[in-house]
Amino acid sequence: MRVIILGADGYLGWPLALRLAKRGHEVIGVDNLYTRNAVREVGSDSAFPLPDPEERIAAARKLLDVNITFYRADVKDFDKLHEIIQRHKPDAIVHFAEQRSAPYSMIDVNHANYTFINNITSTINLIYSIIKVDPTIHILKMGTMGEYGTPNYDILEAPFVEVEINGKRDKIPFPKWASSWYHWSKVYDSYNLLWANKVWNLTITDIMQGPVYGTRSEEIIDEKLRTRFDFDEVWGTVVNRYCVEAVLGLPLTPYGKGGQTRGFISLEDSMQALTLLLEHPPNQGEYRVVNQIHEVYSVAQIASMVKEVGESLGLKIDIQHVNNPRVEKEEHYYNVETKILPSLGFRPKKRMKEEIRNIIQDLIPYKSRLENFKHVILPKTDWRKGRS
Ligand code: USQ
Repeated sequence: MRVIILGADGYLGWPLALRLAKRGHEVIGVDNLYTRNAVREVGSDSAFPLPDPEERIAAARKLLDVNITFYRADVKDFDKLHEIIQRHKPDAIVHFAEQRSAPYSMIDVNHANYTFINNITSTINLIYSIIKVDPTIHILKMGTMGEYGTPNYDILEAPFVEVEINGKRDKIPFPKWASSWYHWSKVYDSYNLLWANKVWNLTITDIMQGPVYGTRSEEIIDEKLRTRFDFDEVWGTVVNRYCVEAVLGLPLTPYGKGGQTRGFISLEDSMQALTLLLEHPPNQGEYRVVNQIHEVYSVAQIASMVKEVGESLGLKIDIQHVNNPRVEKEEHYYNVETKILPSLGFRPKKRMKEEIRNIIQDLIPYKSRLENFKHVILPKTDWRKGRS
């Protein structure tokens, strides 16, 4: 297959480029390097220093014997995106080129607007480009489990659900209730894609993925091939953050009561899942929604796990619940249907506990680098403050 990855410089984009290239697919990466700059904007950086894209593509060529084409380009620029798609005429396009942090979207009005403009525009540009070049191109779009929120009913893998109102029945898009501007931007993306599927018969996989954790995927065989790893209060996600807190001797920080429950997946298993979805596209003209999670835990359970694993590695670890900066349920029902990936052969290889050990071991050599960022760990971005 020939695959374009939009957002190829990111936490998932880079290892996916390596995975697909290693499997013999032709890979074309596109990224405007926004995340690198936006992480520095909040005073932080990746735990592992990142070579420039061109340097790590050269390292991939040397160490893995793969060729990746790369463009520094902004997907908000329709003409540029269109030119790349027209030039390469891919079989599939992976869309990761979105602002992916919930706290970043909640900083103030500018960050809220940036999130909406970037995320919605990029998807609309992609839709229009595909219509012009070839409407049979498969779009693999990264959505999020957070589009659904934490409802008191099961989260199905279904674009539609049947409802009865005043005795009359009809199908409506599966209900969504997000909990940040970022997560809402993904909801609107999903509805936009559903509509594009109806109007132009586009072939779409919309992935509802839970928080991803980990430092390793099969192709990351050398420091030069590492993917970025964020841990600050804006860009870090919970498991990765706890591991950095553990290495730095800081208390682990479940927000509020800590009963917030999510479906998690390791970096390696996310790569396996994404590859399967690309290699087994939906039928032409189908909109397929996939729940991409493996294990379900509360953030308090994860803190206990990190404490146990970290202490077995000789670290001293405390858990200190902090005031929840977010507006979210801290105790709730959570049950997610996951049928599609197993039906395609998905067999998760990693359990969170063993990956926590790997993450901590990978981070320990970078402890002195991490010490420089201690001040960006505790949550400062408060949902309720809403600065303008
Ligand atoms: N949390 C803590 N302590 C921390 C950090 C987070 O208790 O130190 C809690 C949050 O309050 C939240 C949960 O952990 O209840 C998850 O937060 P997160 O920061 O790990 O992840 P989230 O903001 O939801 O976003 C991340 C990615 C996003 C992706 C999403 C999947 O940044 O791109 O879409 O995970 S999901 O969570 O399923 O929506």
